[in-house]
This record gives sequence, structure tokens and C-alpha cells, in this order.
Amino acid sequence: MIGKETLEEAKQAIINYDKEKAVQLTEKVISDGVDPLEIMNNGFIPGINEVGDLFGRGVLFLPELVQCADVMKTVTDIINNALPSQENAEEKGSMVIATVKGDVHDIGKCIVVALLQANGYTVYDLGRDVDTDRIIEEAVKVEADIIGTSALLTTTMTRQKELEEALKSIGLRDKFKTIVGGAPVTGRWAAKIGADAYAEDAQDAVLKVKELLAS
Ligand code: B1M
Repeated sequence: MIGKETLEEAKQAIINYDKEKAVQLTEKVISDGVDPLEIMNNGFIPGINEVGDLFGRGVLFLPELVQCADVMKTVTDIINNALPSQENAEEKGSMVIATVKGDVHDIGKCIVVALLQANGYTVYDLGRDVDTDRIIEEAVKVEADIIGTSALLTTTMTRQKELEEALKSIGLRDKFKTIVGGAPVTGRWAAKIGADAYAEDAQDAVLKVKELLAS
């Protein structure tokens, strides 16, 4: 268990874009043998969410947002690298994942990727700002079981719908299961566009992927 004070320090380190502090806290948690997802979920993510609120309310501006995101990305990479990797991942199923075209937000998607990999799934991460056609091409190429898309902007969520429609129009909808996520995405949106699953966060994504592969 990480103390409340440390979690608050982690949150503030993101808000104040204090990279040195954020890295120091992360490394301490890892060297203490504590699950690093705890500091991520209960310290850093609340921090970046508050940054988003401050930005949305015009209290904080783009240059600061960029610096906060940079600190968030740094600790995400450290934590992702510290998650245990699994052998024989191939047997559990595979997934192609991307942040949709027009969207460069990838911090959450990278957490999802790391957690799926840590749970033994093979994940082909195509990165961010990825065209729908390319996502489908790659899924066909690697014979993925699941296609996952992340969208953080209300304006790019429509790409998730575009993917469903594109799969249908080329007769490949039944070949893949689809899962969607991202801050503005909801279960209702997933149902509306015909996606097979919605995941709220990385832990939920692992759960939903397991269910999709069993169905
Ligand atoms: Co931007 N941004 N941003 N941003 N940014 C938001 C999304 C915003 C809500 C902030 C705000 O105004 N309050 C707002 C969107 C408003 C809207 O759409 N209505 C916004 C805006 C406006 C913009 C720009 C347009 C700003 C500008 O240029 N004027 C611009 C757009 C650029 C573009 O994409 N074309 C922009 C840019 C950026 C940065 C580059 C500076 C940076 C991103 C850096 C990066 O990702 N490499 C950034 C950031 C950091 C944010 C906020 C503050 C934080 C996002 C984040 O990393 N969250 C964000 C505010 C917010 O979301 N509260 C905001 C932490 C992360 C762990 O959570 O990504 O939600 P999240 O992922 C979660 C779950 O959603 C889920 O699991 C993850 C782990 O728990 N999940 C999945 C995610 N993907 C999944 C996929 C799955 C399953 C689950 O299956 C496939």
C-alpha cells in the first residue's frame, strides 16, 4: 500500500510538471516492490485528470499541458517497463491496437498495451494518429483476434465508428472482435456504433479482452 501523502505528491508532481520528483517517486515504489499501477492509478492519473480540468477551464495553457504530458509519459514508460512480461503469449490471443487518425493522445493507450502484454496477450501497437485502413490492413496481416482503438477527442471518436463501417463494407466484420476506449468513450457509444466491447481503463481492458476471446 502506498501512503496517501506519497499519492498526493505524485499527483502534484504531474500538475507542477516536476519530472525529477515524479521519477524519484516512481523508482522508489518500484524498488520497494509495490505494484507500480497503484501510484499510476491513484496518483499520476488523478494528477493528469486535474491538469485536463485546469486546461479545459482556461487556468492552464497548452505549453504547460505539454510539459505535464511529458512528465506523465516519462513515468508511464518507467512503469510499463517494470510490469512483468509473460512467456508463451501467443496462445492467449492477439490484438492490434491504435489511437485513431487525428488523435495524438497515447498515454492511456500505452498503459492498456503494457497491461495486456503483462497478462500474456500479444499486442501489435500501431501507435497514434493511425488511419483506419492501416489498422485493418495490419489486423489482417497479423491475423489478429481483436482490434482495439483509443480516442481522446470527441472529434476523433467518429473514427471508431468509421472502423466498424469499413470492416462491414469489406466483409471482415465477423473476422475480428472490436474494443473501444478513451476518456470521452462510453459503453453507450460502443453499443451505438456496434463495437463488441468498451473498456473504462486498462484493468477493465484486460477483463474485456479475456471475455471477447472466450465468446
Ligand atoms: Co489533450 N485534450 N489535446 N493533450 N489532453 C484532452 C483529451 C481534453 C479533454 C482536455 C480538456 O480540454 N479538458 C481535450 C479534449 C476535448 C474534447 O475532445 N472535447 C484535449 C484537447 C482539446 C487537446 C488539443 C486539441 C489541445 C490543443 O492543441 N489546443 C490537442 C489535440 C491534439 C490531437 O490529438 N490532435 C491536445 C494535445 C494534448 C497533448 C499532446 C499536450 C497531451 C497528450 C500527450 C500524449 O498522449 N502523448 C494531452 C493530454 C495529456 C490531455 C489530457 C490532459 C490527459 C490525457 C491522458 O493522458 N490521460 C486530457 C484530459 C483528460 O483526459 N482528462 C486531454 C491519462 C490517461 C491514463 O487516461 O487516456 O483516458 P486516458 O486512458 C485511460 C482510459 O481512457 C482507458 O484506459 C486508460 C488507462 O486507464 N483507455 C482505453 C484509453 N484507451 C483505451 C483503449 C482501450 C481500452 C481502454 O481499448 C482499445
